[in-house]
Amino acid sequence: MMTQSGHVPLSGALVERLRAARRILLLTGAGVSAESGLATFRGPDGMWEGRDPMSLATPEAFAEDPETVWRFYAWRREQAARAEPNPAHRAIAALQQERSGTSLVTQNVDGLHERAGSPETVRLHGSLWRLRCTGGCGEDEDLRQDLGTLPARCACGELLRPGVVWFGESLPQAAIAAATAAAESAELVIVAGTSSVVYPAAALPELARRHGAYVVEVNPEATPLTGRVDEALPNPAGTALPALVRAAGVRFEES
Ligand code: BV8
Ligand code: ZN
Repeated sequence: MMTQSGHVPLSGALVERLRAARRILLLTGAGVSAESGLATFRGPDGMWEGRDPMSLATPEAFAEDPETVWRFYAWRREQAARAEPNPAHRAIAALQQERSGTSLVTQNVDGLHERAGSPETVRLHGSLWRLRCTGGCGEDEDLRQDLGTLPARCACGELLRPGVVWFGESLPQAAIAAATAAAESAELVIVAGTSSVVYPAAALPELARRHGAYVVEVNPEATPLTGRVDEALPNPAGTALPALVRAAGVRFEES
């Protein structure tokens, strides 16, 4: 039996789980911020000055050309500062506020979940807004303002770096532990707006499924995960998340 929620048809099995699940895990990626106007990492608009972001988000790229890598991150900070959270971010925050067993794990570094009012966010890949000293003086701060001359420098004279996790770097231990625990205990997992190609984040839905979770994917495009979920919703996150949250019995106003 299908239930229609807005323009999103949801199966009876999914609606039942949305209503009954005490532990829900939301795993989000760049697609959740696409409707806020932010380019996804691998999308058609994902290029920056003709370069693939994959080639810039590495320690090697930073070591070789810190100014170019910093210009890429300064541009992304400007885009993110101008963007507003969309109905997907707000619906997730509403669900977290209403249902205490809900966890949010994100690969996004833009801070839009926090700005939408999400009470707790496990950030697997760090934050665009954090700056860390590469020189070992221990400086690690949250700085929103303009960075001035690039590459940004610490008061100690060494280079600052963006507080994100680059390819080949380890994820923050506490974030991995929290995400793993949430996946192992979730009854329902909603994976939204991710291409599911970056590990270890991409392994979380599989882990949850092995522990008995019902896994739903929200993505207009097929991904390597699509064939391995219980249900795939080919809708944009800004439409699907409000529908899912309402089907869970949470009141949610769009604006
Ligand atoms: C690590 C932060 C241990 C910085 C990012 C071979 C096999 C397996 C693994 C590996 C391998 N070789 C190397 C690895 C490891 C590597 C990896 O996974 N590589 C892959 C690509 C092969 N992983 C790592 O290196 C990780 N660390 O493993 O540590 C280790 C250490 C040393 C040596 C070995 C191991 C660290 C990875 C962290 C990379 N950091 N971001 C920054 O942002 O600048 S990466 C980047 O990818 C993004 O920023 C994001 O965080 C992440 C995932 O991207 P998505 O969010 O999924 O975005 P994407 O653009 O891809 O997709 C958007 C989706 O949205 C699309 O599907 C689209 O259809 C959809 N969409 C669009 N519009 C909408 C929508 N959906 C819904 N609604 C819409 N409106
Ligand atoms: Zn320093």
